[in-house]
Amino acid sequence: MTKGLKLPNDFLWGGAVSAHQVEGAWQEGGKGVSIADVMMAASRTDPARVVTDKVEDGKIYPNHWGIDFYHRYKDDIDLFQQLGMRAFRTSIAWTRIYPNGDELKPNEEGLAYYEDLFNTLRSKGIEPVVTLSHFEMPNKLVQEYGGWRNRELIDMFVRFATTCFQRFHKQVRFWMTFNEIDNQSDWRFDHHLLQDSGLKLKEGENAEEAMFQASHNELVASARAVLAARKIDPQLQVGGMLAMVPIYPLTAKPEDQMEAMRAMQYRYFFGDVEALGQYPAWLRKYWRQKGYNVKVSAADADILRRGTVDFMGMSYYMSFATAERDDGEVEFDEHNDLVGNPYLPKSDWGWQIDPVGMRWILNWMQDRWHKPVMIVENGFGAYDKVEDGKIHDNYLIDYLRSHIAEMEKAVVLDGVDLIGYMMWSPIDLISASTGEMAKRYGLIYVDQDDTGKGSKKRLLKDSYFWYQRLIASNGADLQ
Ligand code: P53
Repeated sequence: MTKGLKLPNDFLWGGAVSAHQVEGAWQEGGKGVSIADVMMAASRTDPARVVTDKVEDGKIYPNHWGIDFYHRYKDDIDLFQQLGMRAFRTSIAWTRIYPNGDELKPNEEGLAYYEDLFNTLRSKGIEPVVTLSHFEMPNKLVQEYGGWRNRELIDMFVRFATTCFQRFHKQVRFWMTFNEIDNQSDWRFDHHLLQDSGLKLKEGENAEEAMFQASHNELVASARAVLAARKIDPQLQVGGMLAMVPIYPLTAKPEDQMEAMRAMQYRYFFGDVEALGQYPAWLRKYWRQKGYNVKVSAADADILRRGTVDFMGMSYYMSFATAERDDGEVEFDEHNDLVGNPYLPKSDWGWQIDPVGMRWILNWMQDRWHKPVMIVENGFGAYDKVEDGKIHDNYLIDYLRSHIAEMEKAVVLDGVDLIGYMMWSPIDLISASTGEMAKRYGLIYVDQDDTGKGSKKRLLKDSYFWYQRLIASNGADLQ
């Protein structure tokens, strides 16, 4: 790092997971069935996860076992502490607190579980950072209420959020409302609509219009949660959370520039609303052009204006590129909107690796939203090989090192106001997109296969010791 320019001493170095990808114990502690509990396993070569209406016998639902964090969290947190982690991000499973979503009284067993989890973290000097809905909602709200296209969910979510703020405001200062709320802008993928908004399309329904209405209802719920938190404890910091994927123009052709700008506007209007408190002009016009009737009341607009977030949480894994459509020269993906970037390598799962994009997007966020930023996910899914109880995962070290180096430039050279960096994930877990265990992100290896078999024993990978040294040097020792 450039001499004399350093990260702040209280920088939150850490790691992140989500409840349904690690906890397992899907039927313990009074928990209800969530949308994650009805998603079957898929694979790298056949990546679409089949979603059933209810849990069916004989099918493989990897989130039912996770990595058994529900029972092993004390031991796992010991490993996080020895690693030197200063922050740990997880989520609260909505279904542990309100099993079906529409109850009026919370489930005490669920609250007690998270209370002990957060106390355990605090006692080890680790700051909990908590997402309320991480790709997860009670399945009843999907099946019987129609997911987030139904406004009744707003009150239910605010009740859930308020219960959590009231119970945990002494242990948890940093909160986020919805994980990667912007993924549903890619509404052509059914599972994005389901994970983000619990939307199962109806016969003849316009997916894009349904996505906009569901998103609006979530954005109102998010803003109301921000306002509720402020009332309960003004010390609380409530953020949005977006998957930040720069979408570059393929060339300097003005038409490609225009296409890329619109793609960025389209994906990030969620952040405009959460950070700036209103919908951008282009989107209001777009709804009118398309004849969409997105119901935004005057009262909603007022809530959005007042309930802006305190910070922006973000994940960063990769970048995309796009070009003018139908010019006949470039090859688009199956949705006819993205093109490959000839300058970037890809992971085994086809995710383009772009460290500079990390610095690029941090600058973009700061310039556009004027909020402190927290990196709450950044990582690399790969196949691991265990040799004599060791895992030499240099590919993960290379990925983290190059991305952290660019992050540090964004802070020390560009002045981005960054609260912390939580890599995804300190420990192997169930992949969100494919449900695989084989797509390993961890610094800590978990002995378990895609079908849930294995000892579940934890092993420390080379990357664990690398990250330990990095944190101890507050980001200076990138070797
Ligand atoms: P998996 C798409 C694009 C960027 C991030 O992803 C994404 C997704 C959805 O899969 O998800 C985030 O496990 C998400 C985590 C997830 C992680 O990235 O599909 O917030 O829950 O595990 C990595 O490889």
